[in-house]
This record gives sequence, C-alpha cells and structure tokens, in this order.
Amino acid sequence: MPPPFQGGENVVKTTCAYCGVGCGIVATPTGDRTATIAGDPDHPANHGKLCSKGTHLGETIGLEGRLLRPMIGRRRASWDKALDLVAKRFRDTIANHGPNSVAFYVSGQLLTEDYYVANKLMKGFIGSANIDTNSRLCMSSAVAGHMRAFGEDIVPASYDDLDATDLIVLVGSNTAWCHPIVYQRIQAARASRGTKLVVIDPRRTETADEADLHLAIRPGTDVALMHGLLAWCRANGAVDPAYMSAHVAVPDGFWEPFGEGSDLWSTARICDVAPDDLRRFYDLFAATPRTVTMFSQGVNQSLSGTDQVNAIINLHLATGRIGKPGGAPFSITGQPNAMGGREVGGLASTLAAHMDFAPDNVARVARFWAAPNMATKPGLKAVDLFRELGHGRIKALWVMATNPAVSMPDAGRVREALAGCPFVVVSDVIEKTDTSVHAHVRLPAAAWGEKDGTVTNSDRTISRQRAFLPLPGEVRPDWWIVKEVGRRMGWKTAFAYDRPAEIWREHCRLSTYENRGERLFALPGQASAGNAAYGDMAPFRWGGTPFADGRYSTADGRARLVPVAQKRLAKPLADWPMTLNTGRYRDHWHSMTRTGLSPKLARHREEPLVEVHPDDAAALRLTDGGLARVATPQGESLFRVRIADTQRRGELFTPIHWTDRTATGGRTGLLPRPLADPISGQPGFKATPASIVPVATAWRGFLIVAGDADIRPECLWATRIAVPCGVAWDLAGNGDAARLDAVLPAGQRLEAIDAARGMRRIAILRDDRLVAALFVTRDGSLPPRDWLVSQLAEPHAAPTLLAGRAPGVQVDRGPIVCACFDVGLITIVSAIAAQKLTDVAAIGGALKAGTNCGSCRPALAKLLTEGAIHAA
Ligand SMILES: Nc1nc2c(c(=O)[nH]1)N[C@H]1C(S)=C(S)[C@@H](COP(=O)(O)OP(=O)(O)OC[C@H]3O[C@@H](n4cnc5c(=O)[nH]c(N)nc54)[C@H](O)[C@@H]3O)O[C@H]1N2
Ligand SMILES: Nc1nc2c(c(=O)[nH]1)N[C@H]1C(S)=C(S)[C@@H](COP(=O)(O)OP(=O)(O)OC[C@H]3O[C@@H](n4cnc5c(=O)[nH]c(N)nc54)[C@H](O)[C@@H]3O)O[C@H]1N2
Ligand code: SF4
Ligand SMILES: [Mo]
Repeated sequence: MPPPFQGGENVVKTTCAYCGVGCGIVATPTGDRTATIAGDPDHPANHGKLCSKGTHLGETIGLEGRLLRPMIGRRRASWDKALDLVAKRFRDTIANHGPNSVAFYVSGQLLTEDYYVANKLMKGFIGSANIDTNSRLCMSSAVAGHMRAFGEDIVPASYDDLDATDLIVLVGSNTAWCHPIVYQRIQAARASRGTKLVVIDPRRTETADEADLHLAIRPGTDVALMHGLLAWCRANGAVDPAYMSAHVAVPDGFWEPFGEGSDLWSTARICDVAPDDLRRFYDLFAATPRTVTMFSQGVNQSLSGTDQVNAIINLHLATGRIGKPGGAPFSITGQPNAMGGREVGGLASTLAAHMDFAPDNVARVARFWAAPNMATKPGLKAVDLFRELGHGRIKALWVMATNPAVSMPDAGRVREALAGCPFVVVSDVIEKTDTSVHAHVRLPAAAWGEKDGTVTNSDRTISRQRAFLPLPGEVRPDWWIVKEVGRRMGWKTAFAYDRPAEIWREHCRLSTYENRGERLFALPGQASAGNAAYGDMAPFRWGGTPFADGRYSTADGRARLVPVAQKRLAKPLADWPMTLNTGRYRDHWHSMTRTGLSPKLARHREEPLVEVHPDDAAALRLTDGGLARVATPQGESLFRVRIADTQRRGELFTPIHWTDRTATGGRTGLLPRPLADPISGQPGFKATPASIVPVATAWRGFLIVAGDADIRPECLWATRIAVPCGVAWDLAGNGDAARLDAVLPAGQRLEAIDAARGMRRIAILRDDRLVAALFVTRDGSLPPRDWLVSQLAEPHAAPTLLAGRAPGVQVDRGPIVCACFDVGLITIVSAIAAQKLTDVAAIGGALKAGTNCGSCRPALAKLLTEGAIHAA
C-alpha cells in the first residue's frame, strides 16, 4: 500500500497538472473533494502566477467520470485478481512469442518515479525496449536534434534567459495559448527591457498578433528560412569564427550549399513571405547577439522535424549564441513531465539516465539494475508500434496516461489495432476513454492532487507534485501498479518499492553511476536524501548553464553543425487540395478528460472549429457557423466552420481536443497520415493533404441536462460542454428532430411544439426543478442558452422556461472572453466604445477582465485594435 494521505487541513505546495511551464501551485483543501488553488509565489517557473487552466484546476478534482476500481472486462475485480491477470498474460505472451511481442505505451503525464519503474520493467526485466511514449508525438525531434548537435539531449536554456535577452524568436509555437506563463514573462521582458519578439507561424495566432514581426511562412519551409538566415549572418559578419574554432566541429562541405552571399529573394519565394519582412528579421537577428529561439510543435511535428531543429541549433552554434545568459536555442516542452521522461529514458530509442543503447551503456545499466534480461537495442517507436499492433505482432499492450485512440495519427487504424489486440491493459484516471473502451483490463490510477512524485519542466527545474486529496475508491499511483506487476512477474526484489522516495533515490544513483562527466544529466547529492528531505524538496534546476564552458557531451567535447537541406514541397493533390494544420485551444488540454469538467474553461471555444481563409470559404461555398466535412485519405470528420483571415489560403486548422465522449465530430486524430520524421519517428501532424465540403442541416438546437447524466443525443452534429450544474449539447441534423426526445429523462413535461415551423421546445421538471431542456428550430430562432442553464441551479424553475428567457429585459453578454470573471465579448466591446477604453489595463479597471490569470489579455488587446478599426 502507498503511504497514507497526509494533506489534511494543511496548505500543500505542488506543481500544475498541465503544461511544461511547470508552474508551482499552492493547494488548500477546503472539503472532501474541494480545494482552493493559487500560484506559488516561491516557485521559479511562475512566481505566483497561473494561467486560465491552472487557475481553474479546482473545478476538475471531483469524482465525475472517474475509474475507481480495477475492471476485468465489464466486471469489477480485486486488485489481486487484476494484477495477477496482467502479470500472467504478459508472462505467457513473452514465453510463447518472445519479449518483443509485448509493449508499453506511456506518457509525459506520468511522474518521474512512475516512468522510471515502467522503463526498468520493460528494458531491464522483460528484455525488450518496446516502451514508447506520447512524447514521441511531442518532442522526439528536439531530442534527436540535441543528440546530433550536442551528443546529449540537453535543453541549454532556462526561463531566466528570457529576462536577459534582446530578441526572442518563437518558431511554430502558439505560446500565448499553450505556455501562457512563459508568454507573460516574454511580455514582461518586452515591457521592461525592450526585448523584440518575432513569431514564425503560418497562422496569425494571438501570439503572432502582438509580435514586433510575424512571418506567416508557407508550412514546412522552416529549414529554408533558417538556412537563409545563417547565410545572411555569414555574409554580414554575424557568425563567430572564434567560438566555432574552439567548440564546434564543422563537417567537410558544410558551407558549400551556402554559396557566396545570401539569396534573400529565393528564400522569400520558398517561404512565401514578403522579402522586406524577411530582411527585417534577418537584420534584427544578425544585429542582436543575445537571442533566444524558442520552438515547439510547428517545428517538431514535421516529416523534417529533426532537420528543422538542427537548422535552428546550427544558427546558435555558428553565432556562438549558446551557453550564455540570454542566448540559447530553447525547445519548450508540452507535457508536465516530458523532461522527466527524457531523464529516465522513457523513449524506445533511449535507455536510461541520458544513456543510449551503445554496448557499454547497456552493460552499465544492466549492472546497476542487476537486470536479468537487458534490452540491447532500441524498441518500436509509437507509429511503428501501433502499426505492428495492427499486424498482430504485438500481442499484449499496456497503455498508461495517454489516449492514443484520439491522439495518434490515423487514429481510425489505431482503434482497429487496439480492437484486434488479444490483450490490452489501460491505466487511466477516467472510466471511459476512446482508448479504454478497447481494454481487457482497466486499472484505476491516482490523479493529480492524489499522487506524489517529481516532474521536470522545460527549463530542467525539478519540482514535487504532492497529494492534497485522499485516494478515492481503490485507486493506486501508477508506480505502485507497475511495481506490483513487476513483482508478480517474478522480480520481487528489483521492484520492492514502498514509496516514491525510494524510486527517486535509485533514479538519482543511476544518474551518477560510473558517470565521470560524460553525461551532463546527474543528480549528485539527491541519492542520499532521506524521506523527509524528499517530502520537503524545493524546486531546483539541474545542469546549471549547460555548455557555459563550451564543452559538449560528444567524444571530442565539440558540438556539431549538422548539414540539413530544405525538402522539396509536394504540389497540392487534385483530390486533396488543402493542407490541414492541427493544434490546440487556449483553455483545453488534449482529450479534455480534465478541462472538459470545467464550465469556465468550456466557454472559450465551445465546439471544434475548422478555420478557413475567406477566399477559400467563398470558392468552396462554406459559410461561417455552418458545418463542413474535412476529409483526408485516412478518414473524415465534421467541424463547424470559422472563416478567419488569420489562416493562409489553402490551409485549414482544426483542434485536437474532441473525442467520442464529447462530440460526434471534431475528430482531428482520424485525419493525419501515419508518417513520421525518419530520424526521430515524430509524426508530421501539421501538414496533411485534405479536402473540405459544406454539409447542410435542416435544423439545429441544444439540449441541457442537470447533473453528469451519461446522455448522448443521436444526430449528425452533437457537441457537449460542461455548464454549472450539468452539461449542454449543441445539436444539428436532418430528418425528424422528434427522435431526440428519446434521450430526455423522466419527469413532468412542458412542451411547445409547432410542427409546421419545425419548432420544438421541451422542458422536463422534477419537484419543480428543471432537469432537462431540449430546444430545436428549423428557421434559426433559438434563445441564448445561458439563462436556461442558470435555471438548472434554481429550486423553482421560472414559469417562462419555454420562452427561454426570464420575465423582463435581458442583456446578452456574448461569448465569454475572460473566464475568470465571466466577462463576455459584447460587454467588452460595448465598454470599449462607451467608456472610450484604450488599453488592456483600462478594460481591467472597468470590467476586471484580464486582471486575474491574464490568459485573455492577448484577446483583449486584439479587441482594442478591432474596435479602433470599427471606429475608423
Ligand atoms: N491550452 C493548451 N496548452 C497546452 C496543451 C494543450 O493541449 N492545451 N498541450 C501542451 C502540449 S503537450 C504541447 S506539445 C504544447 C504545444 O504547444 P504549441 O507547439 O505552441 O502548440 P500547437 O498548437 O500544437 O502548434 C503550434 C503552432 O505551430 C504552427 N505551425 C504549423 N505548421 C508550421 C510550420 O510548418 N512552421 C512553423 N514555424 N509553424 C507551424 C501552428 O500553426 C501552431 O500555431 O502545448 C502544451 N500546452
Ligand atoms: N493531430 C494532432 N495530434 C496530436 C498533436 C497535434 O498537435 N496534432 N499533438 C500530440 C502531442 S504533442 C501530445 S502530447 C499528445 C497528447 O495526447 P494524449 O496523451 O493522448 O492526451 P491526453 O488527453 O492528455 O491523455 C492523457 C490520458 O491520461 C489520463 N491521465 C491523467 N492523469 C493520469 C495519471 O496520473 N495516471 C494515469 N494512468 N492516467 C492519467 C487522462 O485521463 C487521459 O485519458 O497528442 C498528440 N497528438
Ligand atoms: S502555464 Fe498554465 S497550464 Fe502551464 S503550468 Fe502554468 S498554470 Fe499550468
Ligand atoms: Mo505534447
């Protein structure tokens, strides 16, 4: 059993459940399953700030939808039975088909201790390296790029560099939405120091909106852009020959493709940007020695991801902008423990503690673990792993803390592969996910707030996650589940852990084991920390300022310039003329198993949208707010159209968050190709040939239901959000809308039905309380939903329910912009006009909007400029 919960009345310091910024949180339990959440003023990543997602974590710690007991098929099972079955099926499969017939697919959302035990079990004891992680989809190109350039996967930057730099270049990163606290730090540096910001992204995101310069490059042309910049630096005296001759190995012929000068015009043509803009960027970069280049998925998630990473690193090495305050290439990580996963070696292509599969490393780790069946070569990377699953060559799979049926490319095939696998185990906190519906055994894992361990953020800062809630039902932490299976497979002493601190110490010992400085990753001193010191551990960054002395982790101590070339871009295909780009929304996290529980976070984007340029929309007869079918050779799904001049012509953008649980459409994962970068194995999620056609519907409507009832309306378009006291579905379809009545719960029924006009309004009451409301229209007239939603909370429903509004006058606030203070678009635009507000601070003064977490400040700034345009 894990040690008992010790949260109690106390204030507990922990780390945010979401992104790789790794913000510190102070949680104060206020009841059985409630807590107040605040930013930790002492944490170096956020100094007390939190973004919208972190701020609303308290809304997501209830037990709705949780998996609370082990399940074998649809039956509850004891832990003993479930664990024995998992151990036996893995053992039998290995005995019959060898160790490479089984696999683990794990996650950057595991804690370091969980990750360490899973990696040790697979690579040292089962004897295969078939353990890969969703980080393969996330930053494996950065890992591969670091290894090629530095000889070790080191992120040579820290957030402090943002305070000390003069130019920040964001490449393929929507930082304002995806790493909001880092973005606030960037904005602070701009305000205090005049730091310049350049954003390179085919879309004009909110991040790009506020930049000094935005280059909306043609997707997939980052190598050309960076290559052109290196040529420009060379021609303009911005390279650092002294640094290169002392610390960088330049392969023969590296400079040949660069020619004599710099061909700005052809680069501008390839990247499809104005030559003047390109020149501004190149001049600024060449003239600014303190530069930080931050990159994320626009760079990594590409079929040339590793080359794109090295094109960026080449620039920093050649200009000597590395290992110095305010000068570094900076791969920002997505998940809370993406970096911890790299440290334990959780990828199929790495071994452990920053060691690869070189024979002396294999021998060293085998000695350290006293491993009976050491894996000697890399295992299957995610895309290959699921392909082999589909071919029947992986016969037992254990998925932990990830939802591949949603997030893998070509997710339709992934679902088929899961459905066909003889034995699938899923460890998750949620009862029913698109992946776990295929599981033979479901194991209930402890969630954020219940589990204890460490995470490492983007800048190598290791922080504790601590429990402040008791373990509900029979849930157990992931490390406990894995070590129990290890013990039951026969390795009792190797997996004899009683608490995360023991695993932490072993991980730290391995980091320094026979390490005389060959590996920068080392946690000396930690290995002897007692349980109390582990309990009290304050956040710390390992590695100091890597490469400050110019020594790299290669055999000769030199970094490498890596020759890379821009790939020729394929011409658009006749049947698939569009290019599909995919990514994230500000207030949702991946498959929404947590953010989907928060009514506040639901308001920013309520439905999955496909964003299309106005010219494409006109040519393809797409209407704003209408539905459209996006198709690729892999699959198709419905989305609601948003016409947006922030898109480039010919390109579509869809979000990754919607699943079978939350919508009939919006299934982005079905669309990308199962193709990956040949070096890193990271899929190219950002550019898939696609088509789009409008889809007509005869009626639309909404359904509101009290509580967390598992109701699912059957129609063409149905998307769900959490609302206070219940859920709301947006609906649209063809045919007879009366079919929808079947999902309504029992109770007293009020109805107004006008068959001729296609209007149906039905309210269900129980003891005078509203429990459900279904409104459908053919002619487009629907009342705003908000008032009806507020009726779910009333002890006595208003008599005007079927009118959909309160007796008297109403004000429509419009879509919510500021989630913290519930301030709507219409309220803000009216206040800007009426009170002549001219900056974000003034809006805050008038309406409070933007004064708490600050995540909506870019949106407010945009409304101010749009307001100015309207006024003019
Ligand atoms: N709100 C929110 N925040 C998150 C997450 C979340 O789910 N929600 N997830 C976390 C995780 S795991 C991750 S990995 C990060 C991801 O964080 P980001 O990488 O910032 O997010 P994405 O939206 O995936 O993609 C970033 C941008 O890449 C651009 N892009 C597409 N193609 C190209 C190209 O060819 N070149 C260039 N230069 N840019 C291109 C896209 O238009 C997009 O705006 O976010 C983390 N933070
Ligand atoms: N098209 C497209 N696809 C993408 C991307 C993209 O940009 N475009 N981005 C990719 C990237 S960068 C990422 S990181 C992935 C993310 O994709 P996933 O990892 O599939 O997404 P999540 O929804 O975060 O899945 C986490 C699961 O773990 C569960 N969970 C949460 N906490 C715990 C825990 O402590 N223990 C256990 N056992 N389970 C837990 C959650 O309930 C959830 O089911 O998506 C990738 N897929
Ligand atoms: S930026 Fe937001 S989501 Fe990321 S760690 Fe901080 S509070 Fe959490
Ligand atoms: Mo990610």
